[in-house]
Amino acid sequence: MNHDNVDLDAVVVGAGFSGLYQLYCLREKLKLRVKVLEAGGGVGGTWYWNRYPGARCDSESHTYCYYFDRLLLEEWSWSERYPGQAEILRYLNFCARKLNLEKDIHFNERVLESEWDSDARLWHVKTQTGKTFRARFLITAVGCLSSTNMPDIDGLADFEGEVYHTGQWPHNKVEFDKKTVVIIGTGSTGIQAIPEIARQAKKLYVLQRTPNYSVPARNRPLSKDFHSAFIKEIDAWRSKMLKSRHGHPWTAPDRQVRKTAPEKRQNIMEAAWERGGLGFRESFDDVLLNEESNKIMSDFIRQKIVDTVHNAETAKKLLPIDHPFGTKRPPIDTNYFETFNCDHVHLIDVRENPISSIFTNGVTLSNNTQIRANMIVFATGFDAMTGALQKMNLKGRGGLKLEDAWYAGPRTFLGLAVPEFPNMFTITGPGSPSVLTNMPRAIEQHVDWITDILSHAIQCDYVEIEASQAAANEWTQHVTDVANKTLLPKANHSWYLGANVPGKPRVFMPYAFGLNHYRNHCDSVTANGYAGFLLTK
Ligand code: N01
Repeated sequence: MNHDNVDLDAVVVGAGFSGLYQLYCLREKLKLRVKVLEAGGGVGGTWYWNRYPGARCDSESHTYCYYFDRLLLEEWSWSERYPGQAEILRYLNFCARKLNLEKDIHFNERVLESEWDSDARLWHVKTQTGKTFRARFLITAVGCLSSTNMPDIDGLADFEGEVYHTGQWPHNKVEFDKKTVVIIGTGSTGIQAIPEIARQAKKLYVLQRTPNYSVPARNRPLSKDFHSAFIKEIDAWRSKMLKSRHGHPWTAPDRQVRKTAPEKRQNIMEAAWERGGLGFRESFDDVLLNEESNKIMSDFIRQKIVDTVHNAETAKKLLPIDHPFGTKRPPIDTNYFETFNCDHVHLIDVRENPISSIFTNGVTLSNNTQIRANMIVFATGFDAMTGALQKMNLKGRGGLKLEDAWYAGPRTFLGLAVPEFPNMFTITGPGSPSVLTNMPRAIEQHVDWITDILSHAIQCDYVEIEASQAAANEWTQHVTDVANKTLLPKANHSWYLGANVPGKPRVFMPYAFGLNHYRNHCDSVTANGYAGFLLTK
């Protein structure tokens, strides 16, 4: 074997939650020769890169972990209700060590190009270090939120201070002490980072384009006996998560906001606000289905903002008014709105007065106001769901580029496979429930399903498996139809729609009908002999 060419059964790209579990399944269950290629210097994916202050998951700890291996569940205990970035990274390193995964991962190996060779029926995967990995199967485990969205602002290169993007945060400690910091963006990331940066910086300017809803997380340390109680009930937790539409261990009760008496619904919302977290949205079952119901809940949050923020003008600027609650990914926070009561924190509305350029010492707004700063933090999000796939420069049958195949938006079968890209599977790809769920539940379902189809292909001597055009067209239409039955497409700047990236086709990308229904779809495809796939002997 040539030193720079490696021949394998399968290549997995990415060593986050999905890549690690996929490696485990292909190596241990199917006994394949498999390697993971990872651009980072360690495992973790999202949690390797997103080290910004305040980074924390909004799924509860005991649900945001693998459930496929009971020993992993028993041996790891979480310290807080929601896991922080450092703890998740320690957890994933613990799993990699326990399952002896690292020996099959190439770190610092960024994939630059991946091309299907129709004659040899192999994928050729080329990396930045000059290697080519050749494999029968290619599985992308690149995450939905891993390609950063950096706005193209005039003069950025001239800025003499520090510049960071939250999605590529440095490994060394960033010092905010005695500094004036500008942060751009008030999505889930900005909302987590702002209170933490405010605690340390001399002055903080928050440049907000779209005010956001946020619900208190109510994070807290877990009690000492939480873990022992949890492991006695693992099966019950698993079953609750699998039954729900979003992979969290609860389902919305059968009641509608607008049909509940005003006093009663106010009490329900107050109690849910006190419990905190993503469950707030699930205290009724029609929040994302009915405009009137949504408005009542949105008004409730707006009132909380007014009650929390002392300065009336600041409070008004913080009120989300251009989209219904939950139609952009709903953040949960710790002291986000309270932070605007600090004298050294200043809210700037850059929808009213947009950023015009960056100069050597700060940011200039359209009305010529100059904000002088030592540091600019971009919390401006990601080219979500398709960005990381497109960065792999995928070429399918006949050299077809993924970007050309998806010129009008992503077109997949089940979010798992793409016509003209044989033997390639996309974990949590566009068209799957992914980002609308508690990710580890969606990931385990995808990895199990992919492992089964590869096992089937190997047993039956199929040399190619490929989604049919008809199946992908039908599924993509179904994804759109399902989204259109909800309020989800109503947020103008949502990354669910690709609307946050200039020039990106505006298509609702995740599957909104729920992980439970989605699993049934996938199972029926399997039961029907992989209907929708072209299987070639
Ligand atoms: O990114 P976002 P994020 N000028 O796209 C603004 C997950 N996550 O990194 O809304 C000025 O949501 C943009 O403004 P607008 C979670 O799924 C999870 O915050 O486009 N502003 C917006 O305010 C989340 O949804 C967790 O008008 C600009 C912000 O930047 C996803 O990651 C924690 C701009 C981007 O918000 C992405 O969240 C963190 C410009 N040119 C993240 N460009 C948890 O589990 C963009 N913006 C808790």
